[in-house]
Amino acid sequence: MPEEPADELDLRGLDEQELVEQMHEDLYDGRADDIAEGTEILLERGWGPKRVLDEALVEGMRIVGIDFRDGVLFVPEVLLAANAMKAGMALLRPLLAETGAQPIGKVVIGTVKGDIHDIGKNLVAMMLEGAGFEVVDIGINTDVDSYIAALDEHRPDILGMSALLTTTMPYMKVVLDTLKEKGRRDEFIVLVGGAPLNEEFGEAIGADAYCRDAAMAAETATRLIRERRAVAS
Ligand code: B1M
Repeated sequence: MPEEPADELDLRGLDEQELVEQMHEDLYDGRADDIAEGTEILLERGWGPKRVLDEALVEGMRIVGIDFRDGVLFVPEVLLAANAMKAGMALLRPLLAETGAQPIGKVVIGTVKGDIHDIGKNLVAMMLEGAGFEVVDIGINTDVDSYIAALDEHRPDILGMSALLTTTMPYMKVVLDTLKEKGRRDEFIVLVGGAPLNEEFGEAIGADAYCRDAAMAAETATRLIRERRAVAS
């Protein structure tokens, strides 16, 4: 018997493990509607939003990343996968934000110039919102003038920068050096993140912290803002 096509599968008929595996496949195939439905089903079955995010969506995207790296998938397919991931994230966003406390500070966040990856940044923004921050997301491909303009306009406590390419991560230093030249570096806590970065890089460019993932970004932002306020008071 030929296998039933995925779009005719009754997702509700699957057990949790089968559903998560199916969602990895649906993400791989860029099926946004199925990802949205799978996300809803897992939530209905009592999964927390963070678990759905980590086990169904982020893990699925990790698999996509491996095949992208190995030349099995190409940009159009990965864009569809990214789109499907966003369909799931849209449902999780309000739930992740709900778990947070009172607003404790403001963050301006953007992906650096030359880089259009935004899934990780969006996740970080969501988790920060969930931790009680007001977040101003200034998008992708952000040049230094746009960062400075956003800092002037929104006067945040924290600047967050994301980069996913080894070729774009050095641009973070351009932004930090410009802030230093203007004598404004100490006005902001600067957090950086993205898959190719590490702690040494964060230190070398003069950021306050490198954050390995979205949860760490929320934790670090909360800790550093409290420390800064404790010193100021
Ligand atoms: Co791109 N891409 N891509 N891509 N892409 C990578 C990054 C790559 C590693 C794939 C690979 O080869 N395995 C590779 C980079 C290699 C390198 O530089 N060493 C790569 C490449 C080469 C490219 C192009 C150059 C491909 C081409 O055109 N030939 C091109 C570049 C375009 C450009 O930006 N100028 C390109 C394009 C694309 C798409 C447009 C197709 C799409 C992006 C769609 C979108 O974002 N809207 C895409 C995708 C989806 C990926 C992969 C597959 C997945 C990235 C992702 O979303 N991960 C990626 C492979 C991979 O990383 N495994 C790849 C899921 C996300 C949740 O994780 O973004 O790491 P991540 O974010 C994490 C942490 O890093 C951290 O928290 C997040 C959540 O936990 N974090 C922060 C991120 N930002 C932070 C900021 C913070 C704190 C923490 O601030 C406070």
